Amino acid sequence: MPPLFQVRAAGDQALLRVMRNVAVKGDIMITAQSASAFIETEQRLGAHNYAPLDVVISHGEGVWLYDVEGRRYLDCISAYSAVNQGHRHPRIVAALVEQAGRIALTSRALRHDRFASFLERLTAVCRQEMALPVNTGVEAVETAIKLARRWGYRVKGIPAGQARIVVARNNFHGRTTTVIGFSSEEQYRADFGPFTPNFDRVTFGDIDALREAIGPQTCAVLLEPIQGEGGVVVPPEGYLRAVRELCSEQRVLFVADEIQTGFGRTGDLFACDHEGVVPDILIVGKALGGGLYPVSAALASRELMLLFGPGDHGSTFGGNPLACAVGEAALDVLVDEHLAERARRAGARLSEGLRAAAGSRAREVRGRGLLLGVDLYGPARPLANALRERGVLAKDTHGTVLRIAPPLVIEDAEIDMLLSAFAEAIATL
Ligand code: IF1
Repeated sequence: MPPLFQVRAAGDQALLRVMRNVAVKGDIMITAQSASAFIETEQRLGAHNYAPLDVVISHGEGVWLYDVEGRRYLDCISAYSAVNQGHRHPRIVAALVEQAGRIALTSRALRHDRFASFLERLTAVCRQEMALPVNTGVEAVETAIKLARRWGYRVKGIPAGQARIVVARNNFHGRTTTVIGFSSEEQYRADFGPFTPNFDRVTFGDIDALREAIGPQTCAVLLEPIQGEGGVVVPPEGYLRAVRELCSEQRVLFVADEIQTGFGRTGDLFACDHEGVVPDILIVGKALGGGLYPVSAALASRELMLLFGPGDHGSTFGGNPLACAVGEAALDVLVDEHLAERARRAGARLSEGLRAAAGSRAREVRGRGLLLGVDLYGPARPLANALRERGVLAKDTHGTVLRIAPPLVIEDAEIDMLLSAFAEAIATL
């Protein structure tokens, strides 16, 4: 493919130094390939398991992303809430680089000198006694499912092989065959069966339905405190507290998947904090990796976690030195920069502005903190495209919902820019 040359006025010299695919001749920036050249190769050689926006990113910093043709975008996707601290946070990059210069991977066959401090930081921030670190979110979900079932058999006394777990319709907990087996989204399940049995689905937010679904073989209830992919669905006030009380009453574990809602995203440290609820098993991921590296974990009490003995569960990369260094720095930034409080304040300002700009064009603007969804009367993809043309990247979900979730470090001036682009874009619908 001959290089397609595009000539653009040279922007910030510092930016050019870190952007690949560009050369500067005098005061012009030449991009070696246009976005279409990248997209053509990606389509030809990469599996078509996504339909991404046609933007080819080359560089990011804070809330900003830059594409290969030098355009700048305000990131309202945040890699699905994995970039709460902003792109390339200097403190987290420094931790990664420093650790990579020492040792990155030992496997858990050995011990290493970053594990203890990471566990101390993680258990303290999550207010849980013990943690089992893995890598992706769904691995942490699978870890929680195994732990809950083992508790069901060895502590609650559920007959072998009969443990059941209640989940919510419209859930999203990841893409393994067990986890999509209890998804209610046909596309995630089609032609991937057979699935793992003994998952019962109830309507999210309906405590009576949950009470009805819990039986003697139920070992756990697994919920997102706010459903992300399900369209940013916030449960009725008091629902999480009622779930907590019901699980305690019925001797069932409450398992909270805070992979997307955790670490400040919803304006509290965790979404469960909004109702003062502590789950028996807490699942975290995404922003624990500081926007740089996959880090996830399941956390629980000592009594529960010690049900895993040596060799019962594990993964090649889980708890590796690089993950620990990055995870610890990601947590330090979260706490030291008060990102939950910032998300609460910024989210209030942003949601108010979105409601004012959307007016009657949106059914609802909902969410908490900086996990917001604009629910339209029609498909949300055209609005996502109109925003992209105005320098804002946001993703549609569940057909009619535009999810807006910028990094938690967003400043007021950037919110104002976002709101003016949104007002212009929604007026084109
Ligand atoms: C995709 C969105 C989807 C999650 C919750 C577990 C996982 C996720 C609450 C699994 C992952 C990602 C996966 C990605 C798109 C994105 C997503 F809601 F965040 F937008 F799909 F629902 N629990 N969410 O949100 O974590 O194994 O991916 O690290 O699969 O398309 P993972």
